[in-house]
Amino acid sequence: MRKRVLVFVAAAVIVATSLAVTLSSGADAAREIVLEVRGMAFYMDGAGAANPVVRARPGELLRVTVRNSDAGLVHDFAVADLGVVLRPVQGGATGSVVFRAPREGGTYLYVCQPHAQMMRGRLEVSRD
Ligand SMILES: [Cu+2]
Repeated sequence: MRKRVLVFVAAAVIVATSLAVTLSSGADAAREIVLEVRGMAFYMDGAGAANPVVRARPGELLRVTVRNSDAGLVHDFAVADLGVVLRPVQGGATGSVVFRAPREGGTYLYVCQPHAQMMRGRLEVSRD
């Protein structure tokens, strides 16, 4: 009898765990965009052009991760029009901010606030 109860409890734990995994990896999971900062500029996945255009779909949930490779310099990431601000990221550290792209398409300015004259690019929200 006791063995039967244990089997039931074990089965319930397995079902609950797989349900939690399913829910957390659902359709609303944020898409991660990694921006490496070096030499006072953003690089998508650490490569390509400086201060790249970041593209998103309307209403898309995004996680922007800033990897600061500038030793001794503090950088951040902000989109003023969307109220998006990442806390300052120390040299050698990484920080993330999660936000939802606006439902209307458009072009929004992103900057590193302390270095907004050099570190600035466009967030383009569109369906295509
Ligand atoms: Cu900066």
